Amino acid sequence: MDVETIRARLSALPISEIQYLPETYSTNDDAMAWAQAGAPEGVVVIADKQLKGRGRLGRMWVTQPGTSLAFSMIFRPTLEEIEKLSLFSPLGALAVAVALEDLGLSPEIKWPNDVLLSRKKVCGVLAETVWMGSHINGVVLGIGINVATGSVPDSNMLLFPATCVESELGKPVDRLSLLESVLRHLIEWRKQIRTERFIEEWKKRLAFLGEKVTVQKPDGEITGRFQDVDEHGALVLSVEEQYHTIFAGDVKLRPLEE
Ligand code: BT5
Repeated sequence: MDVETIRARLSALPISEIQYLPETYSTNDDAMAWAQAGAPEGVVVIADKQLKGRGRLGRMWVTQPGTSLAFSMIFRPTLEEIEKLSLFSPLGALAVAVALEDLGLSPEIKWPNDVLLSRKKVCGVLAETVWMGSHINGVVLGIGINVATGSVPDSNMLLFPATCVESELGKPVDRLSLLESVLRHLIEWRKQIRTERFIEEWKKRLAFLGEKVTVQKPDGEITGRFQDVDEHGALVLSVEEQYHTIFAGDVKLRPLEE
């Protein structure tokens, strides 16, 4: 990858600026700093290797050079979008899922922010809020995708089984074509982020919906039926005829082992 090739391949998309880094700590950190310094909507930071890729809740994300995709995009949400800011993480997952479907794959979304192929994690999404004093003035959406075989970390580093796009597809995948496709779907679906259709399309790809699951929260576990998601993307769990609404960001979801 080099910046000229990336710019040429993404030239048809409404992206305001592209930064390519062969190596960085975290593209989300870079994009957050750039957003705080006033970068406009549509800036994208792409790296070939991350030294300190981040997941949620202080967890790590592994990005191997030459085989993974790691990038972050800056959004400047409208006031109406700020009311539903929690939908930016689903936006990332939906864009990746649709891009994988375009390749002929059948991805699922593991609530709220993972994309799975054959029930193994192929992509993680990290949405972070940019604050200006006490006001929200941006979202940085970071996406990591395992593309080729070397991108999949050792299983002892993982909380959940992982895979990569090429293993599932059985043939090579061009990283820049996949990047272009994800960004295109991201930009298109963002226009619909407040619509019912957006939630429906996200929901229809959710893994474990209707199944019995255990949700792990920092304050303990809760088991019930994954009943639904609400208009903010929160998970609705039914436990003994009572509904519990669980918000994104502080939970993990696993199928119940039985
Ligand atoms: C995520 O967090 O899945 C969000 C990952 C977001 C990564 C992107 S890359 C570009 C941008 N820059 C960043 O620094 N981050 C974003 P979470 O749901 O917390 O999952 C983290 C867990 O995923 C880890 O604890 C590992 O178990 C597992 N994991 C780490 N690297 C992986 C990989 N390459 N493939 C599959 N699973 C992985």
